[in-house]
Amino acid sequence: MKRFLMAVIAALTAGLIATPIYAADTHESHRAATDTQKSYATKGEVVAIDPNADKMKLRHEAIPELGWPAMIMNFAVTDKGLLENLKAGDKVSFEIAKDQSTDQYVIRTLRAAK
Ligand SMILES: [Cu+2]
Repeated sequence: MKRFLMAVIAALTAGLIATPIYAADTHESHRAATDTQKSYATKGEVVAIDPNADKMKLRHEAIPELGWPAMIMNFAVTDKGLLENLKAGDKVSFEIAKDQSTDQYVIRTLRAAK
């Protein structure tokens, strides 16, 4: 019986050691999927900025590919630096993509629009 338990423990230990390798592999494929995630370009106007929360409120044009009408909504940004030098009333063009972990659309790129 003791030999049997030792064998089970050995098998479990081997499993635990193998797990991180498998997890890393899964994470890589997840990343690849994220990087090829479709993004949608649109234009809008800054309504408000919350730099502490990495969020901004935007009035955006309709995005037919997503079936979204023009509206005002909040977006998180992938990079806090995107919010620098922006203020309410600024016209911007930006790209959004779905964040796999939250299932929310987030801003990936953003620049001032003329
Ligand atoms: Cu919207």
